[in-house]
Amino acid sequence: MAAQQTDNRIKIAVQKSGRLTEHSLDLLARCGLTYSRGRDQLICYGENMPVDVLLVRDDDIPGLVQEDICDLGIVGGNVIEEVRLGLVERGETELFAKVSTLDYGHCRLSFGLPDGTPYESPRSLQGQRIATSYPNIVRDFLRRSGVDASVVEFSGAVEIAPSLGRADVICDLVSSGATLRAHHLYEAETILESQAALIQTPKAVPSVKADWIRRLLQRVQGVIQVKESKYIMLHAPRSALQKIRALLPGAEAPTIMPLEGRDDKVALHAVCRENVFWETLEQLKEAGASSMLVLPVEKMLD
Ligand code: PRT
Ligand code: ZN
Repeated sequence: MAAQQTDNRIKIAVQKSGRLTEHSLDLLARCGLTYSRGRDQLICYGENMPVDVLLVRDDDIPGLVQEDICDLGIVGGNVIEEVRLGLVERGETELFAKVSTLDYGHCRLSFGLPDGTPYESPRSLQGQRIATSYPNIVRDFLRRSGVDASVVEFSGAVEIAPSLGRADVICDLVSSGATLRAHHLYEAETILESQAALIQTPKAVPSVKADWIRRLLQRVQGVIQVKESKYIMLHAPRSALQKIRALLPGAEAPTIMPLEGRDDKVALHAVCRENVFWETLEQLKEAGASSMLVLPVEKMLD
């Protein structure tokens, strides 16, 4: 009985400590999950849903889903691609599918060259030594570009490789570019754009579990939509309704209500699927809208 109960619990792998941790735990909390941390700090046991969170190194997450130890995982697209290419090289198929991209962990994998070193195209890398923590992605890029260069694997601090004389070029993750600049390197070419993503095992799971996975994924979609969404209320002259509706960003059919004692004006309520900026409000005002209110959306379920 106990084993069956464990089997029916969803396991989701999340980075233990790093750039994705806080965002990922926050996402699960917004999906309504409350949990208590195990004594070893490696598992968070869901209290109100049959969902447990395994806290692991990000590099291990695709493998845990691949081996069916976890049903879901949250990890950077860069790690997913690196692991996927490693499997392909070994003649194996990946058993994890990206089910949703998440709006955090944005970065790019780029070649960094010492300042003053020319770069015109991937051909400029011919015969160079490239230091990276992403050997599979880099080798794949070089192969596709028809370039012969050697890849030197580094597990961290890739940016110091050129000054140590261990490599001529690096290929590493960049977000602000400050690390490259601090090491007198410049960003020559991006080979992968990345952001956090949710992966899932395509293997069949018991129906109770499948139902909870479906609910969880639906809530994740709701959380993503809600972040950008706004509820807008305004008064509009009937004559300007068409123009005003066209100005509302990402709004579906709005609700239009009469205003007591005013035949010329109506109240309009709409959910905008994109953020509503001051510029839009100014344009709406110019088109004749008044009494505008923009409210955040707390939860959404389509
Ligand atoms: O311990 P564990 O293995 O779990 O963690 P980790 O050290 O491998 O990963 P971590 O926490 O550094 O990053 C986790 C994920 O965050 C990555 O796999 C990416 O998907 C994403 N991410 C987003 C980044 C960055 N931005 C980022 N800037 N990961 C790393 N960096 C590093 C980069 O390697 C370089 O050292 O930040 C530096 C560059 O940043 P800028 O802002 O100076 O350009
Ligand atoms: Zn890692």
